Amino acid sequence: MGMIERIEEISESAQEAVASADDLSSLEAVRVQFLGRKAELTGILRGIAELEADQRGKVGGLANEVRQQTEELISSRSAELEAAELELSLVADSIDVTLPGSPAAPVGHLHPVTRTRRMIEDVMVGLGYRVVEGPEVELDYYNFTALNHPPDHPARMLQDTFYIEPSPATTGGDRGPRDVLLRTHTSPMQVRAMEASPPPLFIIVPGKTYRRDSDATHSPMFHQVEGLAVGEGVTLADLKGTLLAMLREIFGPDREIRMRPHFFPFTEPSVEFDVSCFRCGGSGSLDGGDRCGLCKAIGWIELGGAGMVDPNVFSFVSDAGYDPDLVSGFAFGFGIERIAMLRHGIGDLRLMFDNDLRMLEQFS
Ligand code: 2NM
Repeated sequence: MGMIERIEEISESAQEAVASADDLSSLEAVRVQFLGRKAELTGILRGIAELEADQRGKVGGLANEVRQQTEELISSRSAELEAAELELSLVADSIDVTLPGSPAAPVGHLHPVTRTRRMIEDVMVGLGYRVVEGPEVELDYYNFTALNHPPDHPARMLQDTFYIEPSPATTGGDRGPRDVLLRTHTSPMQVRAMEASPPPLFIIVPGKTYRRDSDATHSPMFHQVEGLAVGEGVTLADLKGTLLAMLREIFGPDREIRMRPHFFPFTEPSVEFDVSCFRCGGSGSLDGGDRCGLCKAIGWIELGGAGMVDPNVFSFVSDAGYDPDLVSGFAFGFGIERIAMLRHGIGDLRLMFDNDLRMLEQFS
């Protein structure tokens, strides 16, 4: 067989080998076999100089052409295989970002006050109330004046309220030393909410409140939820039904409530409300005959205050559409810590704020 035929044979088998290489490493083996140092074609090219003069041009030309052709075939096959391998690994490693994440191992949990607040919010949202929040640093106007507290009301005294030195930079210099304070209840936001939206209004305001008081049952910072319902024909019976529905969700379906007369500056009439004891069922004694320690054998547990919004309060928001001749409303308020302590049998309010894990970890 002549050199030309042999080179043509090599060319054909190289083409077949390249086409049948189905991954990058077998293609590399093909490259070594046909183009490597020890390959037959390489040997032919190296020996061109020794050929007869009339053979040199033809053989050399063809051998070079086959070598170049084979290189090109290999490099385009290589690109093909690389693309296919990339495609495969993209499919194999693909991530469906729409799947739910695998949740991290739980570390910690919500504070009992947060859990209790959210439970109250859920119940009240279910009754059609909106949850609104407001500033903790308040104006005397919203905390006391618009809530019908006379200028000499005892709650305004320095012993009971934290006053803030007003900064001219934030108040424009037009606030005196007793005009800015830490809110003593969340009611100021109820006034702000009335200013912002006409009746009917159904809101609750949860949040931090501050009073200068500190012992086993009082903390200088504590949490409150206050509710406000204003509309045509809202009555004290609606207040009682609302409190009953709310407290049955929190303390159980068999609970009863009672209201006792009281006084608040912003409501008339005003009441305090109690829930029947969920430990003894209201009887004051436990199954074995022992005296109930939770309600101190009274059968009722004091929870908070409430009443019908005083017409004087509406007069501060009459521009927003609150006319006491057309609408009436009830309001109520209670402490979140107290509800959490009752539900979990926690005896000392200070435990809520000590951040002692031995205590907090019992309420996950
Ligand atoms: C309470 C008890 C009684 C109350 C009143 C108002 C408002 F803004 F309508 F006047 N908000 N909250 C209220 C009434 C709060 O907490 C013990």
